[in-house]
Amino acid sequence: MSVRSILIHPDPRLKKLCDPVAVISPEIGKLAEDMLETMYDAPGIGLAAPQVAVMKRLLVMDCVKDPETPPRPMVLINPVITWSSEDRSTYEEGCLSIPEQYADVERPAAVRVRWTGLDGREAEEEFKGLWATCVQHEIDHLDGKLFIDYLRPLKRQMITRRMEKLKRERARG
Ligand code: K1U
Ligand code: ZN
Repeated sequence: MSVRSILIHPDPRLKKLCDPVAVISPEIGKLAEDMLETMYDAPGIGLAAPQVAVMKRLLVMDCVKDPETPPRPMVLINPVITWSSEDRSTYEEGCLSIPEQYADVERPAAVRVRWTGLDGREAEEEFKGLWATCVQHEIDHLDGKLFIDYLRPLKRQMITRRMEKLKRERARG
C-alpha cells in the first residue's frame, strides 16, 4: 500500500466528471487500498479518486470517530444516490483538497446509495448523520463539484485565492 499525493484546489481535474469503473481489475483494488491508506494518513473521513488524480467513479470513507468503535473502511464503486430525505442538515465541511478551510453546507440529512463493492457485488444502504454528509461530499467530487461551490461567490473566491497562495508557497519550497 502507498500514500498518494492529494490534488489541491484549484486544479482542472477536480472540476471534471469522472468515468464509471468498467472492470474491477487488480489496479482498481490497488487504487482502493492506496486511497484508504492516503485517507487515514491525512487524516480524513473520506476520499474520492479524482483527488488522487484518477478520473474514475470510486470513493472510500470511514466516518467512525469513536476510538472504542472498530473502524469501518468502505469502498464504493460507481455509487448512485437512489433516494434523498426531505429534511436537511447542516455540517461544517472540510476537504483534503482545500486544506484548513471549513464552511457550513446544507444537504439532505439522509440518503440511500447503491454501489458496486470490490467483490463485484451490488450493495445498497441508507446513510445518516456524518456518513450521509460524507458520502454526498465524495459523490460530488466524482461529478467535479467541491463543497465551496455551495458557498456565496465572494466566500468561494476568498478560499480559492488562499489556495492559490498556498500552492505558490508549496511550489517555492
Ligand atoms: O473528500 C475529502 O476531501 C475528505 C473530507 C471529507 C469530509 C469532511 C467533512 C464533511 C464532509 C466530508 C475530509 O475528511 S476533511 C478532514 C476531516 O473532516 C477530518 C479529519 C480528521 C478527523 C475527523 C475529520
Ligand atoms: Zn473533499
